[in-house]
Amino acid sequence: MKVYFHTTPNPFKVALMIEELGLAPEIVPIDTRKGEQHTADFLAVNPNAKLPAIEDDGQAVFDSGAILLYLAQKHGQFLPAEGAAMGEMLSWFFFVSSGIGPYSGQCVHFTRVHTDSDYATNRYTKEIARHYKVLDERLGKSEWLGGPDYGIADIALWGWVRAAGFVMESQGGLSNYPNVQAWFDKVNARPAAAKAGDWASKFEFKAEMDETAMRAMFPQNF
Ligand SMILES: N[C@@H](CCC(=O)N[C@@H](CS)C(=O)NCC(=O)O)C(=O)O
Repeated sequence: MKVYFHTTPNPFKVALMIEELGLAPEIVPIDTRKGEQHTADFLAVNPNAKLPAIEDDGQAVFDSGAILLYLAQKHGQFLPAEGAAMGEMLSWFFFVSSGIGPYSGQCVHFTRVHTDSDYATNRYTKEIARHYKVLDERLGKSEWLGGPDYGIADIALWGWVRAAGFVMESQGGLSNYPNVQAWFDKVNARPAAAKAGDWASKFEFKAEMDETAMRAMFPQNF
């Protein structure tokens, strides 16, 4: 298996899943600030030009949510097979995939990249705070995000909570969400989380957000 990786939240979900499953894929770094997500070779794997993506037995799978579901089903782990438990796990998994992730991304965009729209800044800072409040209430009542057992909802969330201090810096990061913080500490205590976190030190990615990076990541502005 090949895993296409960058040290950003969605790829870290896949890093944790891989480490939880004890797999040893080839990790292929794709430097998005250099524009490597737009090469023909990478577009053949992910036509959406974003990370993460995998190739497994010749099958390309892209989008972090799709990859987690694919691996959970393939290995029969981290997703209840049917019934109410599956419904509960999938509800929270998609709450992360279609809520926490996109709203975190837009919050960063409108608090750090384009700060000239008060409307957008207000909308996304408030929406990410609202999403974290929903999470905090859930984690005050449930052992794990997706139910009584650790699963893909937790694995997906970990990728984004790692970045919460940055995403919500002006709002105090996780300090307003004690149940999310306690959950994060519990996931970080898992050996797989430590191993997945180490993926960050395996590669050196470009740090500057220069014009090449802006053109590669926000092409709609040029
Ligand atoms: N829905 C996609 C979103 C992927 C995504 O936005 N990835 C970011 C990193 S977290 C990326 O590749 N950004 C580079 C770019 O947009 O050019 C997923 O969950 O995999």
